[in-house]
Amino acid sequence: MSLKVYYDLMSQPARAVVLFCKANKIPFTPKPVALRKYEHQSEEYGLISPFRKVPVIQDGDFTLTESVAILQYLAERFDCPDHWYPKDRKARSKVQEYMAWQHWNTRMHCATVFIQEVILPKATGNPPDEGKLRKHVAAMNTTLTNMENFFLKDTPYISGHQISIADLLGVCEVEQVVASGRDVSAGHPTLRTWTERVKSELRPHFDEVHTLMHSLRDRNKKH
Ligand SMILES: N[C@@H](CCC(=O)N[C@@H](CS)C(=O)NCC(=O)O)C(=O)O
Repeated sequence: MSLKVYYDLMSQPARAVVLFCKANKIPFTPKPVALRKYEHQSEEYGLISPFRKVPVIQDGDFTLTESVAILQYLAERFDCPDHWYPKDRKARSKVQEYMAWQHWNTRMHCATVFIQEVILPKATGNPPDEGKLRKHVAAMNTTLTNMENFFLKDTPYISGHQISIADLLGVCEVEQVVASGRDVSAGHPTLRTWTERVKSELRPHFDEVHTLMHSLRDRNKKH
């Protein structure tokens, strides 16, 4: 198979890429890279990913990093149904609008809460710093409210009336937070309805790529 996907299912953007391939029946050779074992720091992986991050794809002799660029490339390369990354200029721009926004909003704030609640306690053996956590949860909630009031205000999906690569990126970031057992959609009814809609559209693949996150969630359920 000419397409190779380098990923770790603990990684939100890597899950979005794997999910996209599965949802679109794009054949690929899976190349798992275990971040917890520092496999991304190996000499060999450095030749594939100069920034030593996942996801990365290789399509023949073409290598591409960055989930947003990868999703855009795959949608066109495999001629996927138009709704994923529409050709219409305005519809495409709405997808791009969210993808530009998410780095410093959904991604940053959801990932920070995950790090505070899951990664740091595991690394240090200490419980989360409650003061810091409160601050980060408040910032995440502001972002989630902004998603509801802007991107999801008038449409069932982030960028319109059908699912797109923006929804994949968004839902994988939001789902990261559940690993601590936290109900991330609490107080966000529009977000809850959207996540359920996107998940049910992506089943069974959504659950397959989130098996690890969901086993952490079940172990940590406490809130
Ligand atoms: N902007 C990149 C972010 C990739 C990224 O941050 N990947 C993380 C996992 S979520 C990673 O590989 N981290 C390893 C490290 O930084 O050492 C994308 O969207 O693909």
